[in-house]
Amino acid sequence: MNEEDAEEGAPVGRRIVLGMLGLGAAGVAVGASLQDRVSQALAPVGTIQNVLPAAGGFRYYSVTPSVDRRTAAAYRLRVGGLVARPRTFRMADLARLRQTALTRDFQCVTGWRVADVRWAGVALPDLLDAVGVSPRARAVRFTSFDGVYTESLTLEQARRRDVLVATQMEGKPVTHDHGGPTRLYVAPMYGYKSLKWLDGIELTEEVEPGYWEKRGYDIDAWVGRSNGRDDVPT
Ligand SMILES: Nc1nc2c(c(=O)[nH]1)N[C@H]1C(S)=C(S)[C@@H](COP(=O)(O)O)O[C@H]1N2
Ligand SMILES: [Mo]
Repeated sequence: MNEEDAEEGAPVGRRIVLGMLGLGAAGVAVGASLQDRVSQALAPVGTIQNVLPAAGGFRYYSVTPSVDRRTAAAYRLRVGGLVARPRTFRMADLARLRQTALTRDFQCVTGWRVADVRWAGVALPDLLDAVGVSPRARAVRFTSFDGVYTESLTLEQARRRDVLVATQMEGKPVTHDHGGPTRLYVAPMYGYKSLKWLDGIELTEEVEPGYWEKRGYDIDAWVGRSNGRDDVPT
């Protein structure tokens, strides 16, 4: 725990709070704690699985009841849309690109946080360079092979070196429960940006709200000053 952890205190960022308050019309109880309100707001709109509560601090989330496993050998990542060279990457192709490692906290808006998680994989800007981004592109959309979850970033956010197509977590391949063979890891933002079971990356003209963002979460998911935003790998 560092000083910033203590200082940050409230588990949910201010903008998220305001976003969640916007769900009042959906039947959020008055007077409940913020975390209760968040849980109540989420309960009707998705199945949140909590398979191994707080084991090692992580909770395992999926908005779908089950996701078919994909082996590393069968895995394909399609990158297309507004790019010069649309391409499908296998795990071996990803391994041949420059590898980036970083250690950061993982924080969900519902209040839990895991400190100092070691991630590694391909920094998104390196993957984007490999396909050549069209000058018309302004945003990046991510899809999951769970068939349901989506997320988006602006192109500027997607070019940060602390946004990874993560293939490793804590020194091992990303497990199925954590979204393997590859998941997105957006270090400076709340966990819901870090889409699991990544299988598609599409360059687009506009940001399209993701799964939770269509259900009330703020599209702007920055975790304040808490996650080393000025300490970006180069
Ligand atoms: N495909 C998919 N990705 C997802 C989610 C999900 O339900 N489905 N939940 C998000 C949320 S809200 C969080 S906090 C993290 C949780 O990651 P974990 O399950 O590895 O702990 O995944 C994010 N990515
Ligand atoms: Mo989350």
